[in-house]
Amino acid sequence: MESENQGNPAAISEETKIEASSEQVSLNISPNLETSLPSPLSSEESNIQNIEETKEPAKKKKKRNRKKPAKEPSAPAIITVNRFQDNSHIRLLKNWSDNPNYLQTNPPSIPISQQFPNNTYPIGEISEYSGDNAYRTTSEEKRELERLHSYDYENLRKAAEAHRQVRRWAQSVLKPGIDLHDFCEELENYSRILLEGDGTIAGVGFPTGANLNHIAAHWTPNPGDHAILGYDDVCKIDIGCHVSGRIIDSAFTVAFNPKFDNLVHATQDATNEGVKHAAVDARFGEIGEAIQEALESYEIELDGKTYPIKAIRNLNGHSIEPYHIHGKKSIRIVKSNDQTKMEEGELYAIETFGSTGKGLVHDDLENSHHAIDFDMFGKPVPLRDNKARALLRHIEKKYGTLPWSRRQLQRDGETKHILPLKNLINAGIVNPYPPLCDIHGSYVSQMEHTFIIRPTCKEVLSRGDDY
Ligand SMILES: [Co+2]
Repeated sequence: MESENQGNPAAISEETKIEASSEQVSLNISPNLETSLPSPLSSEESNIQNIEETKEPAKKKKKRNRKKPAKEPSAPAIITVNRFQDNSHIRLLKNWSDNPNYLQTNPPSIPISQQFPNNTYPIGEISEYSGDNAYRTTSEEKRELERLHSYDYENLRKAAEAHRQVRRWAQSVLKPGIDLHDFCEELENYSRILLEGDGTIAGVGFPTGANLNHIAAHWTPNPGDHAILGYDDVCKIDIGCHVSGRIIDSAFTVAFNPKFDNLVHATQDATNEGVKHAAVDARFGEIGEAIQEALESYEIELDGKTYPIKAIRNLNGHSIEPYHIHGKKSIRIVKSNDQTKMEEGELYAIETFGSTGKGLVHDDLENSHHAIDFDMFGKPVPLRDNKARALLRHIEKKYGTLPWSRRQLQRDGETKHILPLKNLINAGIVNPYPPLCDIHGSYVSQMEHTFIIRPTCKEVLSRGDDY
């Protein structure tokens, strides 16, 4: 593990700083957390219950001049901060509600595992199945099935809690004038700190999307590209967090100018509509139809001209498999005859895109996102170039089949990667995922949530107070 994965005490502001050794916070998490939690997650109880503060007898003050660090047990500095956050500068993003038991600092420094020491993480938003699936809610057989999968569920919930805490920070700094390169670097560091890992272990699930205006997806600043977020931009922040390859994929739109409200609203509505229709045996074609109908019921006036908001017809939601962000199944966001059904146990990201342009994206701009081809991973590839071989070894070891960006290679010390990377792409072992853009001058919004089709219910893992 790298040094920056340790909590950064310097990040703790003066007013919240406490002596780690003088106060200890113990957590009693109800063993039956799942059944005791109401949904949706926005309730205060959805975090931690029953926090007791036990004061230890006062200890002698630390001597300032001793040379060796203290041998006494260094209890983690757990600092309770108010979770309330005013998000009103970002249009249509809701505020984070107060939660007296919230144990994170701002900026984030406390790993999720220290906030939830029993390996039991907050449950997402639960909705029960209805109709032919109503029996599932109480089925003993289906419950037993879930017990078998609880390891995966907890990994996903842990990644989802990191996602919420990291994006809460993100929303506090996303203001006109910020440097998107430095923002993405900082955000990805917090994912690593909160999930105590890097690469395939845990942390960053895929490069942080910071897709501006007509760019719908797959753009993150490359090394040296210090693009600045402006007041009149529409920026889609797409964040991936993972624990042992179980990935949470969730995105929101940042707009400061109220003239974009309808565009943002359209995809918020459409994604919620899509998530609502998701269930065991739900057909993709019908989910797409519901999404399109919600999304295209909006229009927007920009500088005196009215534009219909179009669903981008060649972008899709997708299933998520371990270490495989775009799994085998794709869900269109427009009406189709696709009879594919959602199945018990599957993990999905529903993401909807609304555009003032053509409603169609094409590859454009410089590549930032890449991944090893899922089916080629670990297979021998004839490579004549030594540097390409060395780069491939690094990528295989560090990222496996998770996506990564050129910025991440730079951070890894792979500063001369451009030509070797080209060779890996030409050899077919690495796939580039070019930025996906609508026409110049258009604006695109996005919202995305990750949910699991559990045997007894649907759980929207990435739901937060904000969206
Ligand atoms: Co996605």
